[in-house]
Amino acid sequence: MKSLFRYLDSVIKCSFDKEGTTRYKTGAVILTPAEELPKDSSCTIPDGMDRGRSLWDFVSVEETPDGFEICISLEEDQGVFGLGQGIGCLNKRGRIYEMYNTDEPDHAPSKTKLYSTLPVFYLISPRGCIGFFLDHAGYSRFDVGSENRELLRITIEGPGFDFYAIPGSPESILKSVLELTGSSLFLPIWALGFQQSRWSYPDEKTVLDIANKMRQKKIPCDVIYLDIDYMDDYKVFTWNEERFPTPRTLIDELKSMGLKVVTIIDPGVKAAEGYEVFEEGRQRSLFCKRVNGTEYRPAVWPGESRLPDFLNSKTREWWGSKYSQFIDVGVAGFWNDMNEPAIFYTPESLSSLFELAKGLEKDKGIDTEFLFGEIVAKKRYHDYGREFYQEDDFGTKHLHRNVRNVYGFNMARAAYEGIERSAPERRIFNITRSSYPGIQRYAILWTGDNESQWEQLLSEIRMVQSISLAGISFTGCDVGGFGGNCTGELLARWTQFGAFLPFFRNHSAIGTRDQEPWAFDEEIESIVRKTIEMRYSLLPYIYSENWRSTKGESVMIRPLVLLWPEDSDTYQADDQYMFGPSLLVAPVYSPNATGRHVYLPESNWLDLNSGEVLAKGHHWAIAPLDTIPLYLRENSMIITTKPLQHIESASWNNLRVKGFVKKSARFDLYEDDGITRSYERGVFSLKRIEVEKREDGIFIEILPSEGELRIEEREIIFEIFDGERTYSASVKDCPEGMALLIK
Ligand code: MIG
Repeated sequence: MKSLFRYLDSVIKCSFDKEGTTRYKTGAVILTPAEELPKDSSCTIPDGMDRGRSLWDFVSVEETPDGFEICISLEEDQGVFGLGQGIGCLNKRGRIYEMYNTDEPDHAPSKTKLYSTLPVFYLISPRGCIGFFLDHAGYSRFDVGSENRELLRITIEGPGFDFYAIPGSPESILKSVLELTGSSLFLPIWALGFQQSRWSYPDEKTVLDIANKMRQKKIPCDVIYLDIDYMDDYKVFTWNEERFPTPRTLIDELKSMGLKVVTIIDPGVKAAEGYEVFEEGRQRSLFCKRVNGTEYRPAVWPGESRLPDFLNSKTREWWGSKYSQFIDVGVAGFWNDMNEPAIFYTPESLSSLFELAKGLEKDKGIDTEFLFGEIVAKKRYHDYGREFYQEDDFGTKHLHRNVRNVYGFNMARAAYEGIERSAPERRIFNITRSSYPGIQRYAILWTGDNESQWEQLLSEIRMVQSISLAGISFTGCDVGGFGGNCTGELLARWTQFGAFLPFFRNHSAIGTRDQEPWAFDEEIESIVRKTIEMRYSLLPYIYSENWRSTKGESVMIRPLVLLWPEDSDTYQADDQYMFGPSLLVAPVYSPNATGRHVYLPESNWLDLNSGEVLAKGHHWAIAPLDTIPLYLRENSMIITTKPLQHIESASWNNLRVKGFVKKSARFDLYEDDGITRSYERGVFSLKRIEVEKREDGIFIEILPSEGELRIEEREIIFEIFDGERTYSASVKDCPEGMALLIK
């Protein structure tokens, strides 16, 4: 085993490789640690709790026949947080997780793996913290104190891996992860609007009906989705001419109603003679192959298909250029699905199933019954990882299993880079289902096929937080649940949660009950409308925070444990989170509930529903169906506007600043045109708003704006509560700034 260690500020990078092997570098890390340490380095921790200690005092790495094993000893008071898209509590201690990207439509508690590999985890105790990132594109398994309570055992398959150890506070660990893997793409502002999807709105008329209904019913909405049925025979990059004969006209009409269209894109290319994408990919040898060089023939939606080999930059360039024809007809964004990649069956898997099926006999009773079960399970969980190879830019062939976890990452990257080439001045809206660290540079991550179940609503509240801990800020889930039939009550509660997610989209599966905001009854419709309006009113706050998340400092969804690691009560409080710096959100996730338990850390909070001030501690929040518990942190502010039916711009009128300020608070309000990249050339406005409690009143100052976007004089209403009374004033905000004392 060869090992190499490097320091990068406080990050220790450890590389391990088997002698004589070559492995694929994932492309997740963009920053190369410069200073090389001697081979026998003790890897002394430069910072934080374990300062001066060697990493090897509590971490060991050994070579095994299939790969490696890392053992990390856990201490009694440590929680293990993160590991990305997993099911279960935010504290992962006591469970097993696997990193092997999987199309898993059943997010049951027993499941150990889903669509993404995000192996970033934090050991947190009130004494201090250390974070880790395992950079490895192949299979790994994390036994987080399940077999042995005091041991985190990571089993790694493959020829080698990189491993980063990052001591520091959880917030500084997250910052280092963002430095290593890159900060978030800056999405167009409409990405923050409400979005409506369905598998599938089958034709142009249905799409227009949905759009008209949104407007008639005055439900704010910015995006409508076209799922797989817009395609001709599931052929990627085509339109079905019967059901979508005039996509450009459709898109123009929707545009005049303030709606954007996002289309799904699947990686499986139909193997059909004469179909351009197939012919080109084959001619240029861009599809995945078997070890003997023959074409790999998986079946997905279109039947027999080919999978582009995204490991290769030639394939990425070719694939990326395909998006331009959709951009040309006006498609505003792309939704890359099935990119684990999902495979329904292959000649190989079928023949092994047929082999098994030979044992089926009519009169064998229980044996036949078991065999049936086995065939079904084998069909679903067959591992395709050893059936084909991928070739990197250096001509090295990698067994798919060893590079699988970056397939989706590289598809999303191909899309991003292709869209950027064909529309360089516009901001990119790109979604992916499968991901790997660094994906935040290229795409939004949504959590895939959840179900309309209360348990899964809770599961998503936790999942988006562990995804955020991996440095992925722009995330969200299918609001209302994808599989199964939603109920009105569940939709109301899920929408309340969704309003505090960066990505806010209602989506549901084929064959399920309608799930649009009006699909239940009038009370539900009006709660959903009110909730979406609340989201739109918060856009000045959310957009500013989203902009900040692109600066590599933090993420929008912040678990309590990220901010208050010394307070071990936050370790369990994973059914609530901070949305940006000021708001604590505690969604209701139980049926028939009229309230829930909430933990408030740090100091005092203003209950935005009751107007009461609550002290640090455990509370019961009253929350009838139309209410989501929301708290404003002491010495912080939010900025709102009047909600519109769709987002028209990213600079605001009708601004209101609401603050809970006992000492002082500040907020940086960011504005720009919301869609282009002119902000990169300085065309934006950044205004610092400062509020200070003084003996004689509340002092407000708006500093002159940074950036070249000039926003003309406007009125901003301030409502500042100091714990005893509210100070209100309407102030004139002009480009040169202003100051005022409210008595
Ligand atoms: O095999 O395109 O997660 O959102 O509606 C299912 C149909 C394929 C899975 C996605 C889901 C989408 C569905 N897709």
